Amino acid sequence: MSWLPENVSTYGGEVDFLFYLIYYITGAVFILVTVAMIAFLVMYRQRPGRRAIYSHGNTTLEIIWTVVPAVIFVALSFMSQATWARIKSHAPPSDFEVQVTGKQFNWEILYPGPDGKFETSDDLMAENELHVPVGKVVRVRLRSKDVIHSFYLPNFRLRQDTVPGREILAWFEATKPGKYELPCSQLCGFGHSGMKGWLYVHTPEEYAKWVKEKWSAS
Ligand SMILES: [Cu+2]
Repeated sequence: MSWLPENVSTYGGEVDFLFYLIYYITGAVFILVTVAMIAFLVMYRQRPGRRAIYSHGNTTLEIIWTVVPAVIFVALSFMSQATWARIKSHAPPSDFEVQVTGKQFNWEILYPGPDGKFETSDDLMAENELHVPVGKVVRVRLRSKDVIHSFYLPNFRLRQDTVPGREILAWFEATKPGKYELPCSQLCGFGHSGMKGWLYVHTPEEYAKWVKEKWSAS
């Protein structure tokens, strides 16, 4: 039953836990309702000589099937709120920041360079290629040049729209080196389906090597 892509982010486990919890609850309710509906269709079908009865309902039953779902919904919303706040509202501090700008139809990725500052001469722009080290908090400043795009890292359980005129901060921390998809997940025009970048998660040594190559070449 695990059909989500591999999780390689520090907070992905929390998102997956909530996803599967809600998935199993709704799945169980779906089966329960469907089985009851089919059973009632058969049990109470029209038969010759059988008269309909007039029922006023059952107060105890009605209280139970109102209170139980209400308690489940309230519990789920508190649990989701805690995870949401941790991921969306409180980006942990980090000295690793990149700027990602969505535009029709690619991702412009801006690295601040060795001085760690944007808009200086050692900045480096790459198209559709985001390189980061493993085990480090990566802060991503999201922008858009034209329409709404969406920065999506399925393996990290991270999705955040990029909105023209705004800068939105997202973050993630990779737990495993590798190459991961970075598609745009907001229909943004005729080239939307081709708007795809890659996230390269390196070991610290590999990352240092990549930085050296990139900045000595430019
Ligand atoms: Cu897009």
